[in-house]
Amino acid sequence: MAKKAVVSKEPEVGIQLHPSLKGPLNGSKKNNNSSDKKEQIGTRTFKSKMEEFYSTLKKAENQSVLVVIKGYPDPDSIASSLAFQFIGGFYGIESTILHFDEISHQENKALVKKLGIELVQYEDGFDFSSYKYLVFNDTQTTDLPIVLPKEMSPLILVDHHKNLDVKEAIFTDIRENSGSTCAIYTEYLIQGPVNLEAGDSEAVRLATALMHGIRSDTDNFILANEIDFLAAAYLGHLTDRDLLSIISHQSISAKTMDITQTALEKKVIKGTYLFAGVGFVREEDRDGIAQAADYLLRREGIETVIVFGVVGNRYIDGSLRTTSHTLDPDKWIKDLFGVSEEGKPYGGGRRDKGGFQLPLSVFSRCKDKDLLWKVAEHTIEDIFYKKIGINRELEDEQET
Ligand SMILES: [Mn+2]
Repeated sequence: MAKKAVVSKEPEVGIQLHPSLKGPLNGSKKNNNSSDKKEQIGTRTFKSKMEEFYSTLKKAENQSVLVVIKGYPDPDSIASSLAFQFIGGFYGIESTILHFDEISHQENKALVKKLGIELVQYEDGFDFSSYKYLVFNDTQTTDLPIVLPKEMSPLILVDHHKNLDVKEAIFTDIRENSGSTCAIYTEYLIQGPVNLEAGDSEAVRLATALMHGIRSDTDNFILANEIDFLAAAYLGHLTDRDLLSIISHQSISAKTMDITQTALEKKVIKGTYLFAGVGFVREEDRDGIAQAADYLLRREGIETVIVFGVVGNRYIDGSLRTTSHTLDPDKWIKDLFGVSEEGKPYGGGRRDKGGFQLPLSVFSRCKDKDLLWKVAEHTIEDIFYKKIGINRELEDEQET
């Protein structure tokens, strides 16, 4: 894989030299180069996360790495995985991006297709034998729907969700103050030895994907933090704006429209809360639940929306969206559903959004789907009503 983008001013050295051994590599373009910047804590000096990131790559030099996308691939997880693949390429790291769940959102399908991003969906018989390491982006847990060969170990884990304090990889970088995982990867590019060069098609492709990831995870920068803005400023002149526009203005799929319509019909409003159970949803249409929640949140007077359904006949899957200043989606969802027998929470979130997934397990065998849905809906609504009742925020004004 030929890498045309430039490793700063010394195109040859990026692979051979340990980045932390190199001084600031860039001259004119980057005044804020901080490969020599250290985090000062007390009298001890720690390497910056950027340096640690690149020295971890150095450890994996010329190895094959599996970049795993957990859950439904979204712009942030796709683009940050692409960023790893790109940067890793400078260290001779061959990587495959593997996902388990369908790419279900029109926008994500467009991102992958228009940018020609190579994603591999897991199938039985996938050959793991050549991969030594694993990389996880936009998540903090490394459990997967399948059992991986023991020889593979997690190398890098980068995320921006609430810190769960699980250090499952050699290098872990979790920044709650970032609106996206893409912004963290962009920081590695801004501060580190691997740069993006205008005019290089690979660089433009990555910059466009990263910009889309940041834009998408920060609700068009409304929820962006400093790191997201800095990243966007760096990516701005590299981004293919026409392409970005095409990717981000994808039409809403007919299925999502149907789910949104069902949500509108079934909605129950309690005070500033809106709940909607949408019944059975196919696995590949799962994103329609989240998009319906996004849409319903725009209703006047509503602060929090929960849309849920039975997905793939396997889970009760739900999305929460909120504009409330007091509701913490992560805590709220964890309080509601607790943890599984293995101690894993059934859901979580960050700032303005969250989600949950409750296994139906043996109940999925129920032949009477209407009955199964009644039980699911009734149970979930009971849990929600009890929760908001305790908060004494309940004002009955149920709509028809
Ligand atoms: Mn994200």
